[in-house]
Amino acid sequence: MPGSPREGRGMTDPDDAARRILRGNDRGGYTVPTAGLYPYQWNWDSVFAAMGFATFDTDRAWQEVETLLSGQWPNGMVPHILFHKVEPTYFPGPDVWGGVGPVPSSGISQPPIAATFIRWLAELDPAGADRAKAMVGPLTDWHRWFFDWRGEGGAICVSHPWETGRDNSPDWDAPFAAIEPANLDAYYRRDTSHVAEDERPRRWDYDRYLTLVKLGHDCGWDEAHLREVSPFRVADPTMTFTLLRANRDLLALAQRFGAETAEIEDWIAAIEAGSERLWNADIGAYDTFDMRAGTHSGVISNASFLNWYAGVRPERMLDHFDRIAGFLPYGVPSADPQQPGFEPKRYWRGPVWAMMNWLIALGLRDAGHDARATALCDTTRSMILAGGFAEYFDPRDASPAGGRDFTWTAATWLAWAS
Ligand code: 9YW
Repeated sequence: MPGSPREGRGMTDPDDAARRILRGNDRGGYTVPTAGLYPYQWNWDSVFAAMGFATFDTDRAWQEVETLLSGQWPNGMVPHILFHKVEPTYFPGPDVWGGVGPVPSSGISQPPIAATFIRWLAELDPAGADRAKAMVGPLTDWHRWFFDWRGEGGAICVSHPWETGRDNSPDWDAPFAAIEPANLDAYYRRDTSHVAEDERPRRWDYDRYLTLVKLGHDCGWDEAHLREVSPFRVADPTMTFTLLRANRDLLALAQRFGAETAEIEDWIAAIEAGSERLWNADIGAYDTFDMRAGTHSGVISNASFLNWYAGVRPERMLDHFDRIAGFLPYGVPSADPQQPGFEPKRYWRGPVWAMMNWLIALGLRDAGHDARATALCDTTRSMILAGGFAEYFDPRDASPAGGRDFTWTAATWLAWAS
């Protein structure tokens, strides 16, 4: 449960504390995001965990990603959660999801950052070349799954907000308002027994999350069917931009190891063009586009700033970045503080996520915006030193929120922010 608002202050050896968090969350071959609240293997969390491990144990880093890919479905999808062994502290568990892969799992994916960081790991650890080479095929199959089932003219859609990793962003308010929860069994949330209620999604959101899970479960996660019938199909900057970057890095891996490249080159060209569908000229920003309603959300989120990470349009989003940086001491907030819907403590409706800052800063650096990249790294460092290794932080004062001893915050510290 939440500690004092300044629980990070006074950490005598933050590097050692971060390593101890990774070791403590290691369940043998995979790492949980945090004990209790998230007791399973999450997809993009594991990739960040691997990068943290890479700073002191490269073998364990490779193993983390290998365990993640061991859950890949026959259709290529790599699930967002792998339920290696049942833990009663989390809901919804494997029975509710009914995933159809080799390991009990959820039925949706998560932002595909793996190829990007596997490339990085392969450069850091030349002895791991064979392990990287073995991942090129599975990664290609996973990226093809996105392209085949989630592509809409090169923009990449999600079938559930959980797939973006930005669960209760204001981006989903409008598409969720169009969903009437139906035939839901009574359920008991576990998250609010670990974390204060005002830092978590509302019941209104959970009713709709579970409606969509039930829909997928009831059709055996048949993507062709879901594409036709699901009320929720939203093109998303997290997915579109991370997949575009991931394809660039997969291409480099494929070239290095002599694998086929033509298909990957086609995906890159298609997604570069498709990312334009996320440009909302009315607000001069990237946002989500609801395929069912034919409307942009109008929400500026931290995912809106991943265009640099994807290598598209380096001149865009700078004004919004500077405006928000001038408004709040700690950025980048998960929702624009000058838009309605901003809630500085409620999860993806305002708080800052250190790992998102890392992705944004990587992009800023690649785009040549060095001063901003350095400034973002500096504020992330002071935020963690002030608040500890929390799941997320209040952008007004860096006070910690959500889960504690959090894997991806510790990993982000070790691999980037320290
Ligand atoms: C949930 C594990 C996951 C992250 C997501 C985050 C949250 C889980 O935790 O989702 O039950 O809502 O939103 O990005 O991968 O850290």
